[in-house]
Amino acid sequence: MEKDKQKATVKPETKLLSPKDATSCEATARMLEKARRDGVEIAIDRAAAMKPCPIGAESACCKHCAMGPCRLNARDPYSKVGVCGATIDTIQARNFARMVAAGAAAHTDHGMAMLDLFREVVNGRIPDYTIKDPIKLREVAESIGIAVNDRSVEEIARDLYKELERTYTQVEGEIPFARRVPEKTLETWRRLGIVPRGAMREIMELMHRTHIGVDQHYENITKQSSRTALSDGWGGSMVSTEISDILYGTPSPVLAEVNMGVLKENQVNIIIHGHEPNLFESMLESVNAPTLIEAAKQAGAEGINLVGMCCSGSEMMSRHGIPHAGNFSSTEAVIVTGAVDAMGVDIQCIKQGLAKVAQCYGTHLFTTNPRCHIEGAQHIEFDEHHPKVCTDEIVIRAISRFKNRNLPVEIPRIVNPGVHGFSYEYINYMLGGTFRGSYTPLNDNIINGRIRGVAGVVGCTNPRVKQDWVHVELVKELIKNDVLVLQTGCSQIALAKAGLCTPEAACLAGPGLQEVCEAVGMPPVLGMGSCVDNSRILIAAAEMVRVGGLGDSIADLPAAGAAPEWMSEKAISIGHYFVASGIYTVFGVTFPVVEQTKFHKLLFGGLEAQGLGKWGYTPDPYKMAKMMIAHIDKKRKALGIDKARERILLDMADRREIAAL
Ligand code: NFS
Repeated sequence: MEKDKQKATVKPETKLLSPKDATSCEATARMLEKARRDGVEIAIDRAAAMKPCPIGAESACCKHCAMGPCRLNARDPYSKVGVCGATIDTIQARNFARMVAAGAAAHTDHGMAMLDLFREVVNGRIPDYTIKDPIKLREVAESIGIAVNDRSVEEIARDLYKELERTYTQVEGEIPFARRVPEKTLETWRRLGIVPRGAMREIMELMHRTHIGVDQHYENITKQSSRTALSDGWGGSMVSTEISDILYGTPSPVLAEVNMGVLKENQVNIIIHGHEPNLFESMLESVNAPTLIEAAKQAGAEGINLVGMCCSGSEMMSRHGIPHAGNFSSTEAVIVTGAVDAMGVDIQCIKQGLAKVAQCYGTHLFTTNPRCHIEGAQHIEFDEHHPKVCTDEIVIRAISRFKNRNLPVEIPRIVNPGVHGFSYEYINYMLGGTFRGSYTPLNDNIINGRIRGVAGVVGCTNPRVKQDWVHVELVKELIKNDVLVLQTGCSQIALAKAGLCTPEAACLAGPGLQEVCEAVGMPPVLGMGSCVDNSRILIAAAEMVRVGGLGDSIADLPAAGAAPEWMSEKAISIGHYFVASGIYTVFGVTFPVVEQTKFHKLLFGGLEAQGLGKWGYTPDPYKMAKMMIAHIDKKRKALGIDKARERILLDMADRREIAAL
């Protein structure tokens, strides 16, 4: 262990941030201090030791061929071109496109894995899973034109599988969920030639076009970036969400605890961290197996405690109320507690650094997916046909680690309860009731000005900025200004830790939003699940257009999006599918573009002029809130509902109307 510790040791010359400046998560701050005491390095300290490359940060370099890498001058971007003659705009558009391609590939591959599982279940080859939500199955099938009347679940499921496979493999035509897109938005996409055919084709073409010597017009490259990103949002991600709901149940509000205090000193603690729900669902069964519970007791534990992290954690929290230990910037810190007996990971957002930290604390780190191995971690492959082989083994190894715990355990006793699991369907029901489920009351409250607009605040945390702080400050500003906030992923966990996912947090909202939240009994911040569940936000936006009164296309809605602490290529793909769907989307931290170039102007304005949305950027949460609110107000004005907001006076009739929602 000494040797491993040395490998993970903080370099003495590194200028370290004070824990309070590195994170606003108290538990992570305490574990950062402990890690330093223990001589263990985590991402927050690695970030301090690693200065980002300034040329790369602005996307002013190209390494697509061996004539380079070519570095252009970000201060004088048109003074130079690459060896092949590529301009700053081509270089930036290609770099951006490859981020979109990688991010879209991640989500669509995840969605395809869900679809593979669905096929095996439908064909009766996997007895461990069933269709838990036949109502959702019928709704999804109906939404894309599959006949459902008088047909069995199996028949509908078989047809749905075949139809959804086109999301990936289709070579011409439009992806199935294009049918859910509001007509005017779809018309714009058709006019621009960006309706996705199939995700495989779009990603392949984007990779081809960004090769040296192919597409060398930044506008044309960006067109294919939009098409590819849309094949993620309305394709791979949406398939993933819908199949997960069909197989495991559509979320509805559930009380769940978040933060490191969900670990239990006297229990065997197992964390599942990653993105696909399959491993987690099977682990849930394993930890409830009487024989394994008995084995844990024999080892001196009071029980087995299953906890989530990152996106599959958010998904399981939303669906089943499983406790959640923290977001991306806390995944190493949680191991520093010494209380984690095993961590099982599958795919995406899994830091390689976990392996060393786990070694230092004797935590078993298991990779389980054929796509993701980590040097230094143990690999037990998860096969959906025999899921327990993997999950039972992880539990057994966790029990043995519990029995042999030989380091002190220090768990920050911080737990934040909140309500999560606001699926698109539940919002429908919550606002409209069982018999008249509808988004009409939401639209009405936007039109009458009680709710100023809707914001999707989503995405990662990034050790380049103070963890959670940008998310929390931004969301506080938004709700104070009567903007209803929809959330997913690591952002949702940041807000849950700040206590904003409770109905009581309505007191922090402006008077209009507060009134609506209190009448309905909902928090001002609605957690919808994992990052692929951003597709729920798209469906909600499409429904707001369909219900009427807020314009004809998604671009007309008084809505905005943000990923204030983003770090991954997936976030860029998500941001770009929101933009291409018509939504103003603001990113924090940094943005891979040289300002005032033609490419920058296209992303930050030109796309909007074409009828899509646009990008925005600022690392400052208060400025970000102002930018989003100004956009929402601009849309309200264009819809002619800005006056309604100015005279928002509630009389008794109004109050009764809200109470009846
Ligand atoms: Ni999404 Fe970022 Fe990762 Fe989830 Fe968290 S870091 S892009 S929020 S866990 S995918």
